[in-house]
Amino acid sequence: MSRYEEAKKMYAAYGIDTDAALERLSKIPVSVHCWQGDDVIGFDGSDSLSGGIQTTGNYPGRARTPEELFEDAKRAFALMPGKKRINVHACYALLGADKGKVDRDAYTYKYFEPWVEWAKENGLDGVDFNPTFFAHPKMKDGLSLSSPDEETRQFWVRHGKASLKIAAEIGKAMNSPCLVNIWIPDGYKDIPADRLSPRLRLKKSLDEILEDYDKEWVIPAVESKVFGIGIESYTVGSNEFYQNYAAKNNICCLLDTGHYHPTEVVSDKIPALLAFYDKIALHVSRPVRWDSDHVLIVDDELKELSKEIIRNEADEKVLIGLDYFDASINRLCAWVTGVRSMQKALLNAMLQPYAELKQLQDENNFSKIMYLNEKFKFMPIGDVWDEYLRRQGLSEDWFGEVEKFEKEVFAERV
Ligand code: RNT
Ligand code: ZN
Repeated sequence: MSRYEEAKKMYAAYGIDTDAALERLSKIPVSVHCWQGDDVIGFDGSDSLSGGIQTTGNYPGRARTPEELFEDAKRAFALMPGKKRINVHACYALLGADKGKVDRDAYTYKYFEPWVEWAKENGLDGVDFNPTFFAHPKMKDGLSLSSPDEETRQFWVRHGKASLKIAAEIGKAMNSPCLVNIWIPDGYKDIPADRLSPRLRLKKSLDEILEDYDKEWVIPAVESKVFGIGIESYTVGSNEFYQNYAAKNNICCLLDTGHYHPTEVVSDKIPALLAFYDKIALHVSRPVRWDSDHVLIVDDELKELSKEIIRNEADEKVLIGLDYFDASINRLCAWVTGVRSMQKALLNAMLQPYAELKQLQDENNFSKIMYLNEKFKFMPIGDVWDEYLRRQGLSEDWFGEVEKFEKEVFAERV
């Protein structure tokens, strides 16, 4: 009997169907961020990152051109199992001859068409989009949509509107609704003298941006944050602000796992929001002491977060996107490890005896819950994962590809 057959039997003894789990896992899309490949620099003119976020490290091989990023992403995606989408930021516009002539408030779909083509060529399930409200000269005093300078605020409102239009085209072209996530770095380093006015300005800007958009092909979301580097004292787009905005305006909340206090966990927020929202979006990241955006690994919180999606059957309600950027290791390795970790955690979540655990909770039998949870940690999930990869024509031995690519391609990029 194969290892998988043995494992299948062991799980079946608890009423868990591993074949059904593999089928279910292969259908959950993961939106993979394009920005791991080039340290969040983009193509539209910026040569450094700003806005309270930072990549650290200078491992060789950063993609410096669209061609390089497309090539790297292609190699990375080929090593990722399951259903994937690509998540693109507006700063990844392919401006061609218009570079330097057209600003972010005038971007149109044509600058992103190559991404759609790339997604189709690579068999992806969809493309998601983000307006880029950072790393740009029109950020005034670090502010965008909440700026007291009306010209600045309006520029960024126009960028938001342009992004929703682009997203509608992307959604249609991919025949899959496009998630448009709004994150702004706006905030203050030191204690503000007025906390309300910036939030009212942000509210007004969002109202203006969302005044009109394609409801069929666009899913707008707002992403909150607790603080950023150099923006330690006050963030305009805080959790309470956006959660209320989203609820009142019937749009989506996006929870980034790195955007809360270090002891606060997104796994617990998912069921809280599922009680009210039809859809929730995620930026799954690995915060190490702060919003450090480390590569996802299968840690306890990733497992808990995945359980909240799976045991609540929220596969279609929770839109999973990844958001991490590590410049200190091989970027291909970073991409592939993170995506695989997400899927491993989802698989782990599918291989738990929920019916029994739920009943035990209602009977207040936390002794047996502890016993079962600990037992299941050492069940042969690795054999089920290997079978998943086998069915997708992949394996766990993928690091050779990374080494090969590093030798052949990254080494040339000096
Ligand atoms: C920043 C946010 C935001 C960005 C990306 C690039 O703290 O997490 O989502 O990381 O949009
Ligand atoms: Zn994020």
